[in-house]
Amino acid sequence: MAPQKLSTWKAHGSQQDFMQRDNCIIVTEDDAVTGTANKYDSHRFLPEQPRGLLHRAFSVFLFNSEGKLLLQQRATDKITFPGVWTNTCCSHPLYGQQPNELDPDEAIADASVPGAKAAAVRKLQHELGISPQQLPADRFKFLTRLHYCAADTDTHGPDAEWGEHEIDYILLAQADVDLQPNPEEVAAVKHVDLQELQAMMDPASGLKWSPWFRIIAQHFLPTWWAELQTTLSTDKHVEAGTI
Ligand code: DMA
Ligand code: MN
Repeated sequence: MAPQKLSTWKAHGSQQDFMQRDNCIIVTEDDAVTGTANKYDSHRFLPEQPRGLLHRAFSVFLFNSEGKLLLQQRATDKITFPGVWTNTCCSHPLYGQQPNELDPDEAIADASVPGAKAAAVRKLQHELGISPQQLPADRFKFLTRLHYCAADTDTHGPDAEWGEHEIDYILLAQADVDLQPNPEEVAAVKHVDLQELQAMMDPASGLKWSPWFRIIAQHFLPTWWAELQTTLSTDKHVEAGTI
């Protein structure tokens, strides 16, 4: 069984390199850093580690000046959750990056999280071609952290050996930017208002959604979005201390 899965995995080109090279930050349920593991090891759901390795992640929600949210459909070449619709950009703060992406406790307590923001700038450029000049790190508003776990059963079946188990740093920003989506990462992009999003998420649309986006869209997003200017410019919706 294992060799067959591995050969499937090897078909994914650059995504395979990221699995080996990206060093995720492994944490406890309280988000205390315990070490590092590459993306491959941290996202494997196996009998000996059925929920993978809990690691830090971030999720960006980028709105344009009209207040529309930028969605992306993940490329079919992604190893985890290919082809699903989701928020603007997701990935992981990594060890060994310049600038540093490892946020110390104080930077979480004061909600500044420069590490998570630097990771967001890096991946917005990589996935969507957004230049750091158009969207620098200080334009992001950190709101809260979300702990969730989901096996990728949609893609890999009931015995999925891949999944996500993360403490996800939620970052919002508003900017009009030029997009140049990277086809190895992104299949499609779309700006939507809340009504358009609800229509797209209706099961009748036949579209598939990432599990983390479904959680956020159901429980948090409408509140943040309804008063976007307040959310971005005040601490009303900031919950830096809770996960
Ligand atoms: C992982 O995203 C992060 C979350 C919040 C699911 P990803 O699989 O898109 O990461 P990457 O682009 O680094 O593969
Ligand atoms: Mn992850």
